Amino acid sequence: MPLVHFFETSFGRTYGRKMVLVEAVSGGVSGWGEVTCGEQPYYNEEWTEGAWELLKSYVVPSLLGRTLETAAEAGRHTAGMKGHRMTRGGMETACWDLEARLKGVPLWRLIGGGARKEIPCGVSIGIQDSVQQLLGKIGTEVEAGYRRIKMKIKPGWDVEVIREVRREFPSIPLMADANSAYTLGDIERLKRLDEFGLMMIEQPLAHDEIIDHAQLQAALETAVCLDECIRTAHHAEQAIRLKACRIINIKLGRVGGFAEAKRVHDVCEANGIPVWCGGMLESGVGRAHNIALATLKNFTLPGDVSASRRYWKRDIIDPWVEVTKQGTIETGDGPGFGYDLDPDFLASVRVRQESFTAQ
Ligand code: OSB
Ligand code: MG
Repeated sequence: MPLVHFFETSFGRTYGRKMVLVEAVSGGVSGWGEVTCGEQPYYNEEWTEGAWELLKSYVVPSLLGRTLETAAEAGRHTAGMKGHRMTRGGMETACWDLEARLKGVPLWRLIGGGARKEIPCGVSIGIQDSVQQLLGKIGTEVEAGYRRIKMKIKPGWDVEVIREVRREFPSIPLMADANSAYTLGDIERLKRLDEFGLMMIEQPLAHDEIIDHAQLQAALETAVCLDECIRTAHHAEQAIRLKACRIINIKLGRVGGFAEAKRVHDVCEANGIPVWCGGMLESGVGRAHNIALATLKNFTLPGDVSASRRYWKRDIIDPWVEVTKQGTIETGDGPGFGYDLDPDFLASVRVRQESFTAQ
């Protein structure tokens, strides 16, 4: 699916997405999940083609034909596999949607959410070709009502660019995401960000470096938020114990699905660490799952879950995800994740399909 506008992070530029959807079927009812990895293994180790192979060879065979009492058990059957949580999560989240649809309840209720009827939304804005282009994009999103702006940064597109943004928008809730582009050698440069009153700086250091983040957080006034580093509730515990961050971004795929996302949420809540729901440029399927997740109590900060039309000319769900003028997404009472698939459009963008049936 081509993106409406390219998306650039410190690790590269994307013009379109190629994603794997998982349809889990039982008793004539379908549940849907999305593998949220990138096309290339640069955000983490996963990538679309790898996800396809892992699903076929390991994830599907480990669940096909099994009797599950609840979707909360699904993750156990793939727990022996190391890493690849986004791929395993594509299956796990499909099982949760399936259970919710079989029971006729909204997914947000099944996962124990529902703390809010409307979820607060922010946007993530990529690195642009010019500062002028960035300022224009920020203006559009602020005008649309989004409650916070996240801008991507990297060495060479950081202090001076944020200064320009702050000159134009002195008081908007603003944060920066570096996607692991810095090292502890950059500590003096990162300290210069303190003057801009950012809500947080997201994942400045390496994807697997909790200890370095603890050293950085001790040197900064700005809160550090961890994204890539947190793949399990245990990582969240370690990061909190080491004071490596003051905020955590929870991504459903990155942690392997709803069961682990809830555990990360609970650890953070018990320790007074607020969380927000991150995004991976998902189609409507992954977006709808994120909306359900963000109704859990401790998702108190605006996340990266925003309107379908910011990403796609046409989304694969019906209706599309819309954002109110107050910068919120309203949740409904429909079964499962609460949106229908658009089968005609889905068929028109599908490039590959394989089905597996239990004996
Ligand atoms: O780090 O949050 C990130 C997109 C792709 C990979 C990593 C990230 C992102 C985003 C976009 O920031 C969030 C979204 O709008 O879906
Ligand atoms: Mg991030």
